[in-house]
Amino acid sequence: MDDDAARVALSGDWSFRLSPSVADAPDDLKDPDTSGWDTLAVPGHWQLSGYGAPAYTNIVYPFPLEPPYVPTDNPTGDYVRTVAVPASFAGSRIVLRFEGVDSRFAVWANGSFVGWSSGSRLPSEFDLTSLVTPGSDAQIAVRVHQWSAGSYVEDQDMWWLSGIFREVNLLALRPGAASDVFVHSSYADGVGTLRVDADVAGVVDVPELGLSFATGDSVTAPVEPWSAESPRLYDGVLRTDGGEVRLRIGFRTIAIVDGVFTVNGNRVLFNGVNRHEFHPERGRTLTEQDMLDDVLIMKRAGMNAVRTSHYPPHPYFLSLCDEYGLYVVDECDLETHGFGYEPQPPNLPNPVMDPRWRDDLVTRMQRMVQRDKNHPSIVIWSLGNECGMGENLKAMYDAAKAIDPSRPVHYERDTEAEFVDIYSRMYTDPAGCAEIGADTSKYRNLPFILCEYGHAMGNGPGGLLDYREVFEKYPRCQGGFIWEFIDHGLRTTIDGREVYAYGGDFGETIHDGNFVCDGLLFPDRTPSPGMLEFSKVIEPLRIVADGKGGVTVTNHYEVLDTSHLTFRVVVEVEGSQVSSEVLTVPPIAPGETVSLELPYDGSQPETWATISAELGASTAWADAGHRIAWGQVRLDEPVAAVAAAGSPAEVSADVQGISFGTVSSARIEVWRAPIDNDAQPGVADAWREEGLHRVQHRVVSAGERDGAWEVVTRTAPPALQWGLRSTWRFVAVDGGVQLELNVVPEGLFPEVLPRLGITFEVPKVDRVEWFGTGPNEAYVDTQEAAAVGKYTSTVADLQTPYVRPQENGHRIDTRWATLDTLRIDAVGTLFGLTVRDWTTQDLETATHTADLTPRDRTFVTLDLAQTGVGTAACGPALPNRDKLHTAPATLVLRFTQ
Ligand code: IPT
Repeated sequence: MDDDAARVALSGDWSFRLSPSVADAPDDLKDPDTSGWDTLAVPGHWQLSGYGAPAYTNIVYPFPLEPPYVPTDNPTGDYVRTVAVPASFAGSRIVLRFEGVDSRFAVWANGSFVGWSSGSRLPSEFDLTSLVTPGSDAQIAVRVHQWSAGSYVEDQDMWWLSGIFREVNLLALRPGAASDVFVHSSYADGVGTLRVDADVAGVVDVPELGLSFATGDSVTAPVEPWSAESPRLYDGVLRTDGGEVRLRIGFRTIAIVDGVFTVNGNRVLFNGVNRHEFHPERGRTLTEQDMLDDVLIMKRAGMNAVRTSHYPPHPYFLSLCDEYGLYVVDECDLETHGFGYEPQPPNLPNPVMDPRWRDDLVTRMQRMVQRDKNHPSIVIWSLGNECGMGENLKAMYDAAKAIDPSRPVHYERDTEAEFVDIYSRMYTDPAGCAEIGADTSKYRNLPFILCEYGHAMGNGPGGLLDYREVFEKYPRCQGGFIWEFIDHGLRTTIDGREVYAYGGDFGETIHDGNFVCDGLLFPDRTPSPGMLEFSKVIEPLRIVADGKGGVTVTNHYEVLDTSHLTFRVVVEVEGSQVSSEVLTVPPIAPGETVSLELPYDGSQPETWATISAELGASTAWADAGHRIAWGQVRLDEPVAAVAAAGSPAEVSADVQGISFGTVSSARIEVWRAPIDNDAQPGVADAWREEGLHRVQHRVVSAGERDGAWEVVTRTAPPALQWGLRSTWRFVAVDGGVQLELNVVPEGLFPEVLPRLGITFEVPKVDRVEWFGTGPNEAYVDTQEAAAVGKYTSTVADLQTPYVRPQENGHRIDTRWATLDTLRIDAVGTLFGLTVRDWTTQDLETATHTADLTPRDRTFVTLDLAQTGVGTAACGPALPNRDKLHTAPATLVLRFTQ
């Protein structure tokens, strides 16, 4: 609560001692002699300060399943410090409050045992009034165990990290001060209704609204509503005999109307993300700046919602969501994933099914709702994640409703919608979502959300546009939350190289590898291409070519019209800007579409208009000029490519491949360094069985033929009966050669190829320029954020630093590229461009980005096509549409110097 209780913050150094087990921890906390102890900063995790080591598991427990027992080797951290209790605390109730301690802890004050608590991401309070003396020093000792019965219900997909990781405060609660305040604020038709309940009677003032009223009274006033897009807050204050409580009031009404979740009567489309609390050095200890960074990143990317997976976040984060405008699904600190979904034998009950756990789980829910109930940003409570089903979950639901009937309750594993208020699934494919959308007779006609989708592990997620179409088509399909916001790579040094560590890097005996790196942000919070793609897909305005040389603009905002936006059109001829002007667009209301005419060009060469909507004025979360949405329309009429007429160009062909000019070792390429989405469901293994990772090359023939120099090659794996027969025809053109490549599959060839293209080496390249898509990598199913234009980059900057190296950096639909002085032009079919200072094999064998060291040559791959990336690491298989189906293919390229 934001009250005026006096407080002493206990952040900073505490004396610290880590014992390997409870038995090893001396029983001396009544009177500890800390002279030989170390110091440790609070808040923080001891594993990130040199004591013990982090460990990562996703689903499984890193200890035997025998609830409630935990290993005897239970690292135990003792914290001791002295606090000067202010004399002014006299007469007050003195309370020691912990915001988060992982996982179970006990407290002593001035030599007396006070109590213990668990629930790592929940607050705990201890009354010290009778144990400390205002005006004197008090000694506080805290014993924290890494493992506890609580660990069985805190099996979230994240690093196991222990300690006092959120703030500790000593509070003075004056007599007559309110300790439980509940703001009830709603909105309808321009009028806000407000009632404040408190455990101590008082008076509420909301100066901006001219309101002054007693607790328990209901008042109304004309107000502006709160929503994620327009997060209007009113400052209020509750005054009681014991002090003041500051209130931040947002007027909004949540209702499910005809199976649709609404805020203030408007259908909500959740363009959300799952957020773990994470920092690459501090783990789950975040600073206020970290939390603000997260909120700003989300707002700037156009997200409107966040699920606090899978525990209540630091309360400051929720205050930021109130202020900046994000809908929050606040999730309880509960996951028992390692038990599986099905009822277990009676001797191994999943805690959600076992009556002995009921009170603990219900209390966890109550503690969350009580802590967070006054945040207007929270629109849904969530019971937890991945526990299967059990009676205790229904008890938690009832407990939440008893405190706060105003918010719907979510729990994804209530798969038949027995008691939840929102129907939820994770990773369902777009067709499955459409089925749910089309049949409202199922699942009690509840609103449907994907609490997780678009698994953002490594290169991807692909196919997000398919989801948007379903969310827009079926009112009941109200969006979802990408899994997840940030890669949890811990910054560390392995063998002298700085890396982002993942599971296994700390010597864990059981771990889940880089499944902990599946975010839209890299660990340092820089956006991955997946973030840019998601941001483009969820744009609140849709600006699309109308097929007549103009564009249509559709407003998908929930409440905003477009009057806060400036529309700009930039015309580029082959990537060079020829004009930039502001378009006059009348305000477009939510749900409306307007058409805009553009100057029709018709000229050659390739001409594109890019229409952007930018913030006209700065907001709390972005500067004026920040781009909100954009679209492109091609203005010229493409003409057919002219075939080359020249004489045969001599090239050499040997065992290394084909060479011409500065190009050497040119070969057919079918392999890519498996991305996480290839690896998880066995796609890459199937490709390996087809021998795609180890094809060999044979020059079948070389010589002059039909006016060209023709080389025939065969590319095939050992032991298997298939191959690609390729005919490379070279014709001399001004300054170089034109290659016409025909590839024909033979024998029992694989149905799908990772890629089909040519790969070759050139002398080290400094600068790459290309006209095609950019600036970021784009694949067939991740090209929404790619704009046609002319781009320049170093080779290093073309690489995407996925924490675990994998195929990356592809620029789809390239028209031409220059690698220093070598120019490559597409003749007819466009190509995919990949340029790197290492080989595909180097990429494949590297385990961390730091393993990749530039070679003294540059390696280029020009793809006819490449299989899409998808989200199969934890999601549906790649749709057929996005696979590269093996078939005869032709690529024509011109190489000039
Ligand atoms: C799902 C979990 O809910 C989430 O915490 C995370 O582990 C994610 O998967 C994978 O990264 S559970 C999965 C088995 C569908």
